Amino acid sequence: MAVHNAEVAELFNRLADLLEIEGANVFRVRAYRRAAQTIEDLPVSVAEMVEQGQDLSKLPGIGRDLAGKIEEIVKTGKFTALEEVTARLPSSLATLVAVPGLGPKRVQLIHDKLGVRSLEDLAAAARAHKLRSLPRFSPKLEARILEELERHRTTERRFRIATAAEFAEALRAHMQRCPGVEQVVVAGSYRRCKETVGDLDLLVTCAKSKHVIEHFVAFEEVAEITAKGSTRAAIALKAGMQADIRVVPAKSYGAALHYFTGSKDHNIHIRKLGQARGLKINEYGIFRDDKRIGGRTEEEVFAAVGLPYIEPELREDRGEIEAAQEGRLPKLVTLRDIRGDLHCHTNASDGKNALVQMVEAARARGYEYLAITDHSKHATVARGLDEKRLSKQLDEIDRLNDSLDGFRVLKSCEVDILADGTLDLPDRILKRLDFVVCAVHYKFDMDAKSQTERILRAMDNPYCKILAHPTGRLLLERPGYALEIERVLRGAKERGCFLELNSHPSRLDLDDVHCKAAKEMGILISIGTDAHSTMGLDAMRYGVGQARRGWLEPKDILNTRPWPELKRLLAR
Ligand code: DGT
Ligand code: CA
Ligand code: CA
Repeated sequence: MAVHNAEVAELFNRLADLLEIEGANVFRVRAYRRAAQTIEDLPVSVAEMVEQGQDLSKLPGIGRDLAGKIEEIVKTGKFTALEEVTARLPSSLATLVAVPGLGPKRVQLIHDKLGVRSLEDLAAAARAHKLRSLPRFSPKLEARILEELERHRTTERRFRIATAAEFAEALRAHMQRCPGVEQVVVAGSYRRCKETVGDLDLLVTCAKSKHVIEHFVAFEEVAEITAKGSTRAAIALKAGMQADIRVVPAKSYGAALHYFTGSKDHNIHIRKLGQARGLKINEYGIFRDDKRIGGRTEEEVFAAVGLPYIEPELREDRGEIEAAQEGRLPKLVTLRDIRGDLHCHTNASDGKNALVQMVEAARARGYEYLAITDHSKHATVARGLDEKRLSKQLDEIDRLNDSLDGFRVLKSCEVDILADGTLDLPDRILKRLDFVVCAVHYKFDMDAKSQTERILRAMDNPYCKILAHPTGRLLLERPGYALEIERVLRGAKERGCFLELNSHPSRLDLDDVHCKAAKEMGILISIGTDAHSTMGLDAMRYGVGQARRGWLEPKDILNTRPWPELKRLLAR
């Protein structure tokens, strides 16, 4: 895809903004701004000029250095200079510059004078009226910034599912303590187990709604009550997350639950099916000629349009309604189907707990096995194991296994895939492992083709059985590295390699869509938590949630199998 002039200009402007915060030479900053202007005004595409080998340095205000930078952006999609400044500055300063009304000079000022480093700091400073008296600021601008922050919070901010879970569960418990309340469900994207959640949508059944609303807004974490009526309310929590509540009578519960679980696209599709049958389906119930014919349960909603129950995780209008019509809905995996965890760390590398503690924790969770996958030596910050230390750990596991009954510790290692696609440890030690997990942990900046080939090369090694967190993304932090994911899937299939669904709430990698694609190609998925502590093992629920969104059944997953069967699958 060709890069548009506007995009190049935007990158140059961003660079100028960040350099300005850093206090860079004003002429340099100005040169980037001028170049951005030139590019934006240009009647021809710089991408095309580069492609045709034209000399960009002939353009006004664009010297050799800038021409080189434009070429880099056009050819690689990267902008090293910008990445470098971004890496030098506290990441939130870059976010601050983007707040309308602020800009680099003001960000620099509030950073230096008030120590503001994040959006939270900014909101606090604005609320305390500390901005208005600074040069370049005014009470009016201060108010505008607060407004912008509010808008930002309500429209854009998302939370990882694990963060959402903390508040969802606390709110659910809070509402359950309210007298007279019957059902309490957190619906919306949270119920669909989406990897990130925008806001929480609570649904409560109760005959008397007024005191339920009062109870809701009295939740101790409330920062602000943004709406309050007799059967609904909305609050903003101190942590920035928003929550809505609706109180409905029992006769509407199923219809309301279906409606507020969404997704919107799924709802619209179901409503259309209803219309075709002369039914009106909304959050209050199912109606024919304004006469209520159902709505007490979700099953009634589906049955009204001739469908069996569809699990919330599938409700994205990605074919689940057609599958339901044709009787081929998947029988989704549940947490109970999981027999062990295939990815965790101990304090031998960067984990917090010792081997025996991890094993005890896994047994306490009802597992039959746990694979220990500490880092290999290239991951120096994670104190990765070299051959000697790994060998010592393997001896320790052998001894531990001798003493364990009805549980097996699997010998593994999360081996770094080196830049050239070779593995970080030699085969002579890998062959002692039950299986090897491989992962990319550095050099994320390769182009898609090289990164793909690097990974395929790693999978050529017959010891490489599972590719961990295949895309390397960190949710709400950084996208995955450039990758030809379809080629990786095909490559894994051809080589008999499996892919991981990393359950860590900041990863959830593979995503739902690629889990489904893998399933359709017959590639088995390993759900691993990447736990770095005993508590980390509990992230399995998020992995399972994501697997369900990816239509996975127990048979599509490696660690739903008892050890003897798993052992056969992992055999080279
Ligand atoms: P989120 O909060 O951004 O993670 O995503 P959701 O899915 O929780 O969306 P939200 O909170 O805006 O609304 C909750 C549910 O309410 C949504 O999943 C479906 C339903 N809903 C919201 N707006 C509409 C709409 O315009 N039409 C229909 N049919 N349903 C809607
Ligand atoms: Ca929501
Ligand atoms: Ca909502």
